[in-house]
Amino acid sequence: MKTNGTTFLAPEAPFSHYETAAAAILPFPYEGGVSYGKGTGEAPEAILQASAYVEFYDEVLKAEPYRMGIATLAAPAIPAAPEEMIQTLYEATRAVLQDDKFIAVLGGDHSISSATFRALVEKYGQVSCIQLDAHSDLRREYEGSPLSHASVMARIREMTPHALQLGIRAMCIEEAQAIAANGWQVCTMHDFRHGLFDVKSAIAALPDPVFITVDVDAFDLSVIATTGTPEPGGFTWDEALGLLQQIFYTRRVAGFDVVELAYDPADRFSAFSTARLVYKMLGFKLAAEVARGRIGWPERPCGPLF
Ligand SMILES: [Mn+2]
Repeated sequence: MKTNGTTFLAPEAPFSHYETAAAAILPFPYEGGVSYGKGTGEAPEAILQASAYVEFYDEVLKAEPYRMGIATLAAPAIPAAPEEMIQTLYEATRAVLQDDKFIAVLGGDHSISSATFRALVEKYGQVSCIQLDAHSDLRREYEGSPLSHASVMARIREMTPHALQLGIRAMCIEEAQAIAANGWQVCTMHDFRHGLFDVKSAIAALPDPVFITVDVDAFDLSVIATTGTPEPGGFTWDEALGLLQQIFYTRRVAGFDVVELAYDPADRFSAFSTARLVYKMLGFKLAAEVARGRIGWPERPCGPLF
């Protein structure tokens, strides 16, 4: 497996060694599916570079999760045609899953997520999906493309009846009608803030394993500002981490992706927040397995987590 020159967190070599790592980060800098702002193609490298300034120690978990081993893979060569791009990411994900690594994909725009999801479905038979996003992404197609980032949850819902969408605050009327007609689980930010949606029960009702897709525009602009299609009124840092912690501790998470960061050299903060988010999520995964008694806090790379 070809590893990346810039490693996530920039740890000492044994902690980013692929063979012994528990988790693998797969950068996938594709931005062919965007509609508005550009720059997601440079995001994975910006996240990796920012991650060198993230503390190894997690003050909430009271541990150094990086010790599980986090390998950073080289980004695959990405074809321009959306169907071929999807196939490339599907195959790259499948290779990582075959090696029993916990996978975290760094996008890239949101159109990539159905590829990762398809590889997980192939491995586990049935997979649930939890999306944190400002947008419902349920358009059957957008600007003529069924593989647009605005259609990714429509593609994922074709592969599973079990999906939960959180933080949503932008959709078109056709999406709203489809949500109502199908009884899809979609928690708008309004309903979240006003306690009108039982998020805890919705998470508890999802069969394992679970894939989490985080579009960084789910966050409030004070947390992550540089994203292609920003919407006001997103999750605070603590709200999102609270939700994610709950998901990781109550469900078996098989992998995740973080998408739609747009690189802007004038904004170091958003890339750093995203790097911190990725490390928090990997830490939650490890901590959940420790809490289940499957493993102790590792001193050195510990192999499969899942
Ligand atoms: Mn979005």
